[in-house]
Amino acid sequence: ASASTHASPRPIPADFRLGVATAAYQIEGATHRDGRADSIWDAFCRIPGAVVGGDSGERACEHYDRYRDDVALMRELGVQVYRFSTSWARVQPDGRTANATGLDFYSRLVDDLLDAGITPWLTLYHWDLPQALQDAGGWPARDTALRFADYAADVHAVLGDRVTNWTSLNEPWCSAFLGYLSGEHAPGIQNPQASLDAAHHLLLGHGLATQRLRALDPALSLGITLNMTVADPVDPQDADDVDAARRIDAQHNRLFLDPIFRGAYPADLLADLDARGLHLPVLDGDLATIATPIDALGINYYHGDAVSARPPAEAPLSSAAPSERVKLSPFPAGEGIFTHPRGLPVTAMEWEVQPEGLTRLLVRIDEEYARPAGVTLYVTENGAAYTDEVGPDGSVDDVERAEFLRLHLDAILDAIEQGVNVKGYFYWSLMDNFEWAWGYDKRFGLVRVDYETQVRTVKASGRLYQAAIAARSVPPTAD
Ligand code: PNW
Repeated sequence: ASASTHASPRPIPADFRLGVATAAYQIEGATHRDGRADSIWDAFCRIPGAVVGGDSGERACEHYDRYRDDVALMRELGVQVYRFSTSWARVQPDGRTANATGLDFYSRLVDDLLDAGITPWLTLYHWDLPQALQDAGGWPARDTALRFADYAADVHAVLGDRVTNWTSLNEPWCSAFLGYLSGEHAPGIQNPQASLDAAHHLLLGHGLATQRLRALDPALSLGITLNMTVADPVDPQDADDVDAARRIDAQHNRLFLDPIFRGAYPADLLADLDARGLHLPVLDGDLATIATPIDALGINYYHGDAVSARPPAEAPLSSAAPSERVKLSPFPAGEGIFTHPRGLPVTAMEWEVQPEGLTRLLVRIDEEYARPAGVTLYVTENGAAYTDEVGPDGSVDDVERAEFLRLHLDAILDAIEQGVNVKGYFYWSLMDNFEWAWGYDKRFGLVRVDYETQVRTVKASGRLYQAAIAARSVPPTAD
C-alpha cells in the first residue's frame, strides 16, 4: 500500500532538492541574435505541417531578454535548483567554433542564479543540434559524437568555475527515435537504421563528453537524463503481452541503461534488431567509452504504458502530435505492440496520470543499475499539460496540475521510504513554453505565460509548490 494518502503534511528529507526545469529552445527566443545560427528545430519548424499552428521557438518566452525576471520568479517560488540547457547552436553556431557572445548569455544567467541562491543544473544537449552538423550527417554520423565532446569543453571553459552539476544529454530516446524514426521531432527523418545509428552515436557522444569533462575537472558531478517508462503487460498470463512489455522495456529503457551501466547492449534487443536487418554501429572501444562512470542519473517520468500484442477494444490513447507526416511508430522493433488505456485520468497530452509508476521505476532503476554503480538518482522532469482557464482577475486555478504535483512528490517519498537513493525533483516546467511538435498549444508551466504580452502569472500549482518548498513537506491529501 502506498503512503500517498495522508491527513497531515508529509516531511521531505532535508537533503532532497526541489527545483524546476526548462530547455533553451523552448523558452529563449532570440533564435538569430548575437551570432546564433539555425538549429535543427529552427529548420524543422519551417516544414509545413510539422508543428501545430506553424509555431516555432523564434520568440518563445523571450527568456533571452527576460532571464533576470525569470530568475527573480524562481527566487520568489523558493526553488533550490534550476535545470536549464545551453543551446549548442548559440554556443557553436557552425557546430565547431565557439561564439563568445552566445556563451556570455549563459555566464550572466549562472551569475544571476548564484546571486539568487539557486544552484544551476546544466544540460548540454536538449535537442538543438546546429543545422550545420545535421547537414554533415547529424547524429547518424559518428563525427557528431566527437563534435559534442568539443562543444562540452567550450561550455566548460566559460562556466566550469561556477557550475558543478553537468548533464550530457536530455532524453536520447527522443532524439534518436522521434527525430530519425517517427519523424515527429527534428530533423524529421524516418529511417529505422539511421535512428539506431543516432542512438549509438548519442551514447558515444555522452561517453566522450563525460571523459572530457572529467579530465578537465574530476570534482564535477556528471550525468545523463533518460526518459523511461514502466511497461506492464495488459494480461500478465499472456506470453505475447509479456513479450510486448519486454520489447518496450528493451527499446525505451535498457537500450540506454545497459551500455551506460554495464558496458553492453541488451542481448534480447540485439536479437530483435538483427531479426529485422537492423544493427547498432559499434566499433571497438565504444562500449567502454559509453560506460565511463557517472555520478548522477536523471529520470524523466510522465507515465507508464500498459502494452499488449492485441489492439484495445476501447479507443486507443493518442499522444503523437497530429502531424500528417508521422506514419511510423518510434520503436524500431515495435510492430504489433498496442498501448491500452487503463481508465486513469489523462492530461491534455492524453498521457495517463500514474504516480505509482514513478515509485516502481525509481525502485527498479536504483536496485538494478544506480546503487551498484554508486550513482544518485534525480527526477529531472515530471509534469502535466492542462487546458488552463484564466479567471476574470487573471488567476489560473489549475487544481489538476497542483494535484498531479502533490501525487508525484508523494510517489517519490514512497520510493525513499523503500530505500531508494533519489535526491531531487525538477517540475517540468517553470513556465508554459514551446512544446515541440505541439507548439504553444500545450501548457506545462507552474507559471502562465501570456504569449501576446509575455506577462508571467504564478498558477495555483506554483503556489502549492512554493508552500511545499517553504514547509519542506508535501501537503495533505485533498478530500
Ligand atoms: C520531454 N514522447 O519531451 C522533454 O524533455 C521536454 O522538453 C518536454 O517539454 C516534456 O518532456 C513534455 O513533453 C518528450 O512523445 C516529448 O514520448 C515527447 C515524448 C516524450 C518526452
